[in-house]
Amino acid sequence: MKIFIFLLAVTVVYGQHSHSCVHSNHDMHTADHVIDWVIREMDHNQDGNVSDSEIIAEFIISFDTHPHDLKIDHDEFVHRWQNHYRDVRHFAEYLWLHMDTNHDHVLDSGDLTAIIRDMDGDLDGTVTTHEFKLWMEDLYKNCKTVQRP
Ligand SMILES: [Ca+2]
Ligand SMILES: [Ca+2]
Ligand SMILES: [Ca+2]
Repeated sequence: MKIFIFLLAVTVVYGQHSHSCVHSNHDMHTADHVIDWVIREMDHNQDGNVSDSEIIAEFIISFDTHPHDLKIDHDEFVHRWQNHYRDVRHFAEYLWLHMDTNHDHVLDSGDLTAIIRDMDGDLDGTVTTHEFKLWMEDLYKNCKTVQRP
């Protein structure tokens, strides 16, 4: 019940301005908690780097429910992000807008190539968990506007 009232308050305060980028979580996890959680699952072999195949495994294969076509649509993404990481729907939708970098309504390897390039801050061709974390924090905390082509 408390959660419901809290969410209602967030909706009332922010809903009218559609601040969908304001982080909120069904289980009251903080942004830092969720980010660390994503990174823990992403760096599967725990070597401190996030490889291309690890990103594909986490952001495509684990979301790819129906149909299995290695393309993630809006509903597949939002459904799993909400159910797994427990962020509320409007925030999962905000993340989706930034994941579908070319705005063709599917998340696939083309989007991930752009995302990986964006994450690799020092341009050395490797994404460290630290670089990944900075990218996530930027999304979770800085209310990024979607870049339209
Ligand atoms: Ca790794
Ligand atoms: Ca896309
Ligand atoms: Ca790098």
